[in-house]
Amino acid sequence: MNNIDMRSDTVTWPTPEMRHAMAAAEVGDDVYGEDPTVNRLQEAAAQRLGKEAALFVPSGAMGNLIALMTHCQRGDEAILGDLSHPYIYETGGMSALGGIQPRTLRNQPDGTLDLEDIRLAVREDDVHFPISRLIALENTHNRCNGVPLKAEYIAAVGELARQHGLLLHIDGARIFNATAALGVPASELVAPADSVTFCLSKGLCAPVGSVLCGSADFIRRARRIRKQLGGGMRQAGVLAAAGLIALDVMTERLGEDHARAARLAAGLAEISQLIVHPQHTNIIRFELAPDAKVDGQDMLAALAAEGIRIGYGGYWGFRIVTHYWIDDAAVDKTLAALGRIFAK
Ligand code: TLP
Repeated sequence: MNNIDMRSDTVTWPTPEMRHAMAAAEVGDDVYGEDPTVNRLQEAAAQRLGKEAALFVPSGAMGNLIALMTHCQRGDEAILGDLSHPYIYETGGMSALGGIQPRTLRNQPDGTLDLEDIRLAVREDDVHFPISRLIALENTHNRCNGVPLKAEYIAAVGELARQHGLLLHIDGARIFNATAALGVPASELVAPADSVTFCLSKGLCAPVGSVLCGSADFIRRARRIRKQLGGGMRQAGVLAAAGLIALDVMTERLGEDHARAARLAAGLAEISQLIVHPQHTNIIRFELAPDAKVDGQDMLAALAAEGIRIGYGGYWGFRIVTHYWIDDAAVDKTLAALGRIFAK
């Protein structure tokens, strides 16, 4: 990459190995189910996540929307966190396009929803109420500082869902970061879920695409919703070829990004004018302390002048995300630049 771009792991470019595989990919028309590379990716993803089947989709947001629309009828209610990606960052798609009502519960700092809160949110069978249909979790949890959700917690939510006849969806955009942080296979983390999405195009460096996994029947129905949303792709094998490398190769190296994020977080914590939130995986969130002598916009401009870009989320503060294209030198350069900016 030309500069140090840590606004997100979505900014990652494909690796040279991916570009070669993309150029050589065997392709077909995937709407007919005839793209051999897409089919290979779907089979590999399903196997890796321990589900019967999978569907290649253009984006994480579309994967979540397809999952919600496949599980829920219009007017149904989905229980999810008030800091969850589908609620905050997906343009209200679940209500605008799916007619699904979000029932938001407060996300705890560890990214979870309180089990008792979920229990209380499940609707009784009453003609006045929408039908509670689904619970959605997010792992790792983006807004909650990239925290990974543990297998025991997900199992408890799965059990609760079953007791109340609800379905469980996991937005696992960064599920392999959770795997790297917890040392637990992705298949175990998502075992209680009826569906899971994961992104190939974030820390795994593929240029485009996410995968939705679930039972064979669920994926058969999801394929129709994907088409309805305009997400049926044709010779998508050129993208799936990169996705296969993302899944096979790139999932194994995410610990490196976490180590660099830990080093960055430790360096930031030494700057007294910053408040740094706990770091767990590849996401670091921080704010300016009330007595900071540097304005946030000035800090961003000073970093940009040195070729360094970080994320800014208004009153939600700043975000740094490490990824494949951020090496040790980039970490050193960023810490040195921030040191200079706040020494003034
Ligand atoms: N997150 C993006 C932005 O949309 C905020 C980012 O830069 O982190 N689930 C989770 C947990 C995500 O973090 C994202 C992307 C998505 C879903 C959506 O994925 P895409 O961008 O492929 O639609």
